[in-house]
Amino acid sequence: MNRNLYSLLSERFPSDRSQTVLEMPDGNRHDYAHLEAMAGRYAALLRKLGVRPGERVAVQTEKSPNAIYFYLGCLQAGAVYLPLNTAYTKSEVSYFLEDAEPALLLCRPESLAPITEIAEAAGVSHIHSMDAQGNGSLTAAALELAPSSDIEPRADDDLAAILYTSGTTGRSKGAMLTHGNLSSNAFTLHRIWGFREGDVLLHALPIFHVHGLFIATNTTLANGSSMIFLPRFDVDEVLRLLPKATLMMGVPTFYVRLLAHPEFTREASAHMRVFISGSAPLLEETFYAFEERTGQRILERYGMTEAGMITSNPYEAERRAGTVGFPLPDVEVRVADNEGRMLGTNEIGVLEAKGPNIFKGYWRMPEKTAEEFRPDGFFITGDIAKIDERGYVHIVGRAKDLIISGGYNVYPKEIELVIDAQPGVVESAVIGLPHPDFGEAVAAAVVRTAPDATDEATLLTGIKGELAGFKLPKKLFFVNELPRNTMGKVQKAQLRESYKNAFVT
Ligand code: MCA
Ligand code: AMP
Repeated sequence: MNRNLYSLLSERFPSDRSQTVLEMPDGNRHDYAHLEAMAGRYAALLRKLGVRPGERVAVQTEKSPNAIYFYLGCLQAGAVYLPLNTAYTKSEVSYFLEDAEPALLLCRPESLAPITEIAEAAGVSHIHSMDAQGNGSLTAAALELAPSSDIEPRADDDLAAILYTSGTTGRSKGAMLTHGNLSSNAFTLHRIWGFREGDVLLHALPIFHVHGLFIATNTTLANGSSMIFLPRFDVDEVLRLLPKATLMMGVPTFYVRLLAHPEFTREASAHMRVFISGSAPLLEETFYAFEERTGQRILERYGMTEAGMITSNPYEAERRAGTVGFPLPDVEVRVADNEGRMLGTNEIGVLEAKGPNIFKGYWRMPEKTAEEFRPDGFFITGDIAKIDERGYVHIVGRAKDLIISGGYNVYPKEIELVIDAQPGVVESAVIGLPHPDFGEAVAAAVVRTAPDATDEATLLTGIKGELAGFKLPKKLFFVNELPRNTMGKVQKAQLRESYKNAFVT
């Protein structure tokens, strides 16, 4: 049997292919027949260009229906899809291209000139563009071809995608996700979240991360139903379109912004089947404020790029604030100490997980991969957790030095390396501080060579070209020295305590 994710999803498409798959904010609809034809054309084009199964296809484009169809076309042709955040700068993209060596790069028309140079240097054979409407050289070439209906035979273990996640060393790692990883998550979540005929998912997430690309999109396709497809999260647009939806997935910032809007009422949300949250901790106060306003409990789940979804609060039974629920039915989790010894109920340690959702390893980093797995196959998530007497998992912190801002991960080391390289800087420490909208915001404590060596504006200008906007510190604190312990290690907890009220009152 062909285990290609696209083959498994297409078996679930409605037999009447004239049913809607995407509804645009202006009411324009695309049906499943169109999806299949476009995916088939993109697959035919990849084959015609000589992109072989297993070769990487890197994509940095705006969100559009054609971007989704191209993702499906890559699956269909057996290519390995490599999505990149649209906020990444040229220097960030350059690293991914050199590391992943894609056969094809799809970028925005405005990036074509600057990126062609680095793509050619990285040996990329085919460079195409796609604009925010999904048009450009790639679509034009695909439209000249007849749709292919051949779906490349793939096994569960074959790669479907590579998603880069930054590392504690500052160097990004490509998490290799297989067809089996993605399909296990898609079908399990489809089942446990009670997907049904007539569901309409309100999609306002970006499509370059697991959440918006795999969790929201694949579950919808596995259901053969439709999504309202917003280019980005805009609270007024979400409220305007909410009456047409039955479920929504978002990061906590989405729910914080909805609650801040007076038109988000019990009546406005009464028809909704479920609101799902993840990618960052949902504050208990948000959970309770949401329940008070709407009478509904947000369903919080937990996952990561390397694992897709790991745990979820139940759809039918009690959803508990401050918890991420139970392991998915086909996933095992445990809490262990640093040596890998199992801990008991309510004991705090590092969460480990094993199951068909866990990635195959980091692209061309076997040593790094080996470090993150126990000998019995459990993946060490780096999240600090406990499991209570009822089996609910609580994420209580992170062992990894990671900031999550509005659902985007920021690794301090990467920012520190860029700040430290600026003129007039001795060293820096990057921390996450509580922020009312983003949950956490990036801030940096900086030691200068002399008080007049540099200032905030100069420093920010210097680092802007190298780092995506969401990674830039929202505040800089100039200090005479960084607090260190007797071992010389920077005391980030002390810095976080000193500046904890910088964004909140
Ligand atoms: C944008 N900016 C941000 C963020 N987003 N700064 C900090 N944190 C952010 N998340 C900055 C921009 O650089 C810009 O700065 C300014 O804010 C306005 O940009 P804009 O795009 O207008 O912002 P926004 O539309 O308000 O975006 C906020 C957002 C968005 C809606 C929360 O960040 C978002 O959609 N986040 C979702 C991320 C996500 O999908 N995560 C899933 C990955 P300036 O004005 O200075 O230029 S995690 C995952 O997949 C795992 C597996 C999981 O568990 O789900
Ligand atoms: P990413 O690498 O972008 O996939 O981010 C994964 C990380 O996001 C996890 O390791 C957690 O630290 C965090 N995360 C995701 N969902 C939740 C959640 N519901 N609660 C707390 N942290 C979460």
